[in-house]
Amino acid sequence: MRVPSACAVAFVRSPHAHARIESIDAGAARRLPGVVAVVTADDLRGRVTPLAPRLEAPGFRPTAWPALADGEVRFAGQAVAAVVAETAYLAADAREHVVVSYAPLPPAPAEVLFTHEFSAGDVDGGFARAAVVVRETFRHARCSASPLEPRGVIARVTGDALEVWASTQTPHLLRDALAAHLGLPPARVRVIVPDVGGGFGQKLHVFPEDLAVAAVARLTGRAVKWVEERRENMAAASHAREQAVEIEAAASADGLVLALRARLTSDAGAYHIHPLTQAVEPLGTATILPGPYRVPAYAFTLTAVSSPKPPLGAYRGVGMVMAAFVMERTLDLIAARLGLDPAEIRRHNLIPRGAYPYRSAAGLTYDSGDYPAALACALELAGYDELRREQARARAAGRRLGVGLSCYTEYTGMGSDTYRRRGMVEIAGHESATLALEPDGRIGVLASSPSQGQGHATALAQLVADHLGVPIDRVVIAPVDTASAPPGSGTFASRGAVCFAGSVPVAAEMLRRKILSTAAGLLEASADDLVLEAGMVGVRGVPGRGVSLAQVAESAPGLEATAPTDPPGPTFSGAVHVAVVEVDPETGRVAIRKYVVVEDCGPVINPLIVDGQIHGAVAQGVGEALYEALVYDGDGQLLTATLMDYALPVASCVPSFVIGHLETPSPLTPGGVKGMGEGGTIGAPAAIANAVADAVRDLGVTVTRLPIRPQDLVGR
Ligand code: MCN
Ligand code: SMO
Repeated sequence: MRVPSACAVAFVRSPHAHARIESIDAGAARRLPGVVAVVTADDLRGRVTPLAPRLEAPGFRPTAWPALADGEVRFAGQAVAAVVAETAYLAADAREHVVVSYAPLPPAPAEVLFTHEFSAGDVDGGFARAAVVVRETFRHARCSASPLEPRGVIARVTGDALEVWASTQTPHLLRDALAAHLGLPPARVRVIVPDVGGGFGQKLHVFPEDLAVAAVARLTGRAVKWVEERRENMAAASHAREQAVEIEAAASADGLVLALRARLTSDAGAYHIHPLTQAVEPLGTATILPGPYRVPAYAFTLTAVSSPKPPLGAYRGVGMVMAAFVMERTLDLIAARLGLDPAEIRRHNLIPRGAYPYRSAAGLTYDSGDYPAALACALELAGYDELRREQARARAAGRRLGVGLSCYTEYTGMGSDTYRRRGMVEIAGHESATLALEPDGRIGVLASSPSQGQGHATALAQLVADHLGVPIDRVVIAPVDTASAPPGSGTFASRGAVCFAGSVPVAAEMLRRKILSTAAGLLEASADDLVLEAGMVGVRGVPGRGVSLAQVAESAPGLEATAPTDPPGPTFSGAVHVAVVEVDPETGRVAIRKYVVVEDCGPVINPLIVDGQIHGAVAQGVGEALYEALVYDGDGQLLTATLMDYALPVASCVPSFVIGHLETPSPLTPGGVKGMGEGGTIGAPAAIANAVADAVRDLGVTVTRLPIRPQDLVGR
């Protein structure tokens, strides 16, 4: 995006994981040609308040993350000063001339940022009755969401309004945060979201850089632009996942799970993340850990512990990826102890279709699902029995072939009720859509939540076209602009489809009535006799008599309708994944030979999009399973700060897919639609881990960590 006479912002970032800032000498940088300003915490004092998201729940200890580090840095990469210059190159060069004097400090003592305990059912009794008890500790490395397009913000002051273009998933939330932290009324802040090149959860957060860029625009009076560098994205944007889960599972002799105990510890980073807080990862994991299984008793304790690293935040499948990994590995460990086939133990424990709505051991109400059918379908598509025979032949020939299953359920389409219950007060939880009859007869759509690649323009247009009776190419989706779009929370937690399904039919019906009532005047007919079809209003039973939508718009300009929606969910989607892998006996390299997904998100709005979402999400899951880890040394230095060191999956790592669909409608949502955008990432690491464990089981290796490292998979 180009904004006339915009300057560029570059951030000076801390090289230390923990240090006191003794002084900042920006004199030399300020004197360089083309440098407009160097802004530090001193310049922002009284103008910007730190990000301090709240969680209304016991066990929560707040933090304050300043726009620019104020006196102290708490992770390497934290923004310390903002250099403003005429071009991005000048800003980057001038950044080297800002002299920050740090007094390095020993690592800050770890603090508990959030802790929570839960118990339901007779857990001790379950363990007392158990024929087998499995105990294991599972770990997931730190990961990065790694959107192709890094973060980016442009800000300028126009009159008394602050205008911000941002690569964000949450325009209204960002607007409200900017207003609150800069001390402006929300009506004087406008956030516009152009096309977004991927977000994957990272861009649902509000970051200190967002506040800093906006504050710099107000301080300098100039339009300013910051486009994050890849290294900043790796080192200073939110991270994801890092968590350890100690699990104990009690099972009967025939493999029925009787009780679970879990102790979860997340490595939370230095601050709470806005708006989700550090509850997001461990609470997400803990509450969905029992998965689509009948687990009668469950107890957990969770702790989010601070560390000198960037905060953990959302990343596709947040919390749920770890839950599926832990539960699915645990089931395989129980199966191995009892000599059961992995498919058999799952069949045994899955919630039967007739038991929905089902109250899970963690207290969630699963609205719908048919996992026995999904499992049967996945095994069929994979040719499971033949795979097992092939595996036996391969083993006999010295090849390490493994087959892994995972079944998971995921909460999607959540509204205000869920966020209130979790105490996540920074998230409202509702969305809305406005449909407007344009002067040329097209239908303009203003949705409250943007698309960062999920294909909303297509899916939304499809829904509008179907519900209103206009051709799809007569529907125009506008980018989200808080000045015109109706309010909402944003695109995350796989709630887009459920929200559109809630708002579009209602808004379409309201707009249709307005259109028909105007057309009734033009056609001198009763509105009850009129139909809107193929973009024309006609008189029922009188072919040839009608008016176009452009004529309606000319006669009554500005017809529009807005429908808010607050999803009643969560609504639970899920899938069964089957991964077939081969592990190279010499190198430990894992190759994925076959990949099957049977997905159930209720009625599918757009099959091509849904399959594409599965492909992309599984690709990210492959990365988590086999390659991706942000590694820090003992001094808090990030050792994997480039894409040469942080290994994202590339095309050759990603399998081709066999995808099946099951449509078990939700009783809660209009049309029965459920979300699915994160699912593939949840199921893949679990299935791949089980497949790898299966492939190397004769080596006595248990797979307990993600990513799985080749060096752990070769015999010693
Ligand atoms: N869909 C459908 N039928 C259904 C359910 C969904 O056709 N029954 C379609 C929807 O219309 C939408 C897509 O599938 O186009 C995903 O819908 P949904 O599951 O509702 O998820 P959201 O629209 O809320 O998208 C958010 C979700 C999340 S939380 C992350 S993280 C993620 C993801 O989507 N980030 C993505 N997919 C992504 N895809 C891309 N390309 N880029 C990202 O940043
Ligand atoms: S991690 Mo997705 O934006 O909820």
